[in-house]
Amino acid sequence: MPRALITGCTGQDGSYLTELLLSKGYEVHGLKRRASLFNTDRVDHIYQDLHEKNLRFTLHYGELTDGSCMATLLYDIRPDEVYHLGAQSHVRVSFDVPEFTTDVVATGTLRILEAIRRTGVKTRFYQASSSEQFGSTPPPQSETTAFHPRSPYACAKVYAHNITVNYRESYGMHASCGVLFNHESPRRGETFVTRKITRAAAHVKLGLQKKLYLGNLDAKRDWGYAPDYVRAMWMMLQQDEPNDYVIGTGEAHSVRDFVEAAFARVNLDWRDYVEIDPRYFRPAEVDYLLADATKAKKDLGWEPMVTFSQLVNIMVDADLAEVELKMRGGAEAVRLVEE
Ligand code: NAP
Ligand code: F7E
Repeated sequence: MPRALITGCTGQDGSYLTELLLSKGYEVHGLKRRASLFNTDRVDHIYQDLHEKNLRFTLHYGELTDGSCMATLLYDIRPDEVYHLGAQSHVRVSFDVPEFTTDVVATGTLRILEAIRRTGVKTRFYQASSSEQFGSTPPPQSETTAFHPRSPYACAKVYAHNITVNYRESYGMHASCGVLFNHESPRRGETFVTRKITRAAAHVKLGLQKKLYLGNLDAKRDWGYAPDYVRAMWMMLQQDEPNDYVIGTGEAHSVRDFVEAAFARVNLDWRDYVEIDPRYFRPAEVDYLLADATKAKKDLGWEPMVTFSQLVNIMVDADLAEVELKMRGGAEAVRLVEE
């Protein structure tokens, strides 16, 4: 039974990757942070199935800012594969907390690589690199495109990417970087633009919200579906030789296109509800990201399965269902109190 360690296990990608690896018979170990409230919502359902389906899944407390903790976990778990997904992953927030972002994203990656080197644990390593690293370099972007990062987050990811390549070249590690373009899902954090829009469309439709405030509607992104992208991560670590791959759909849309499609899904005209709030503009913007994933298609046989309009519909429908469930729960609670 192969054994995997996932940092960022409680995040969007970590939760889908955990499900994928468990379905392939892996023993999965995940890192979770100590928080004052529960932060394991995205993986809690897996615990429900643990005994019934005989799954092997363990969460360990850990911090990417704590190097000794990473070394101890690696030594104790001795994983065959490490998927390093943990990060302060919000680009806008990285302008507010640049030092913390750099510590977690850049030095955090170095800490794990050093922990692998020093413990001598033989493992394959996946680095969650990002299309943000391309920043202002014109599209389409591929593995040979120059990086021009435009935020503290992107600068930290460039370091994490380069140090991963350096450890591969210096110490012969099986370490691969997946340069993933934006990927979304109903599990996407609520402050990323796609989820902010689909939640708002659901709330507006059900009469719970009047306006949606957004920033730059002209930015273009290559948006894909997260479960397709975690499949690519796994495929990379199954290759005999480590390598770096760009992962994306090859189709870009503006934020305006996304908001239009999301409101159309609930039969509303977005122009009646969206207002621009300058607070959501960034000190430096990334205007246009579009993946050229030819190498991944050729070497890994990877293809995305979900189209842009399917993605929008999946997310809007999930948010509608979630809000309706909460409303029903609220009404039921009121009924019980009144009875
Ligand atoms: P996410 O939902 O924001 O998840 C980030 C994960 O990292 C969460 O589990 C979070 O824990 C954990 N984390 C944050 N700070 C940590 C720390 N100091 N110590 C330990 N864990 C920490 O991100 P995602 O969308 O799944 O993305 C996964 C990875 O891919 C990230 O590295 C991201 O930068 C990168 N990436 C994402 C995209 C995308 O479009 N989604 C594209 C390219 C690259 P909590 O749950 O406790 O917050
Ligand atoms: O912004 C614009 C914003 O925050 C997308 C992360 O997963 O993908 C993500 O980074 C675009 C930007 O994602 C709002 O200015 C307009 O141009 O959803 P986002 P991101 O910055 O592309 C990359 C690949 C990662 O690696 C990151 O970890 O949308 N935008 N109005 C807005 N963005 C937000 N968040 N909120 C707005 O109101």
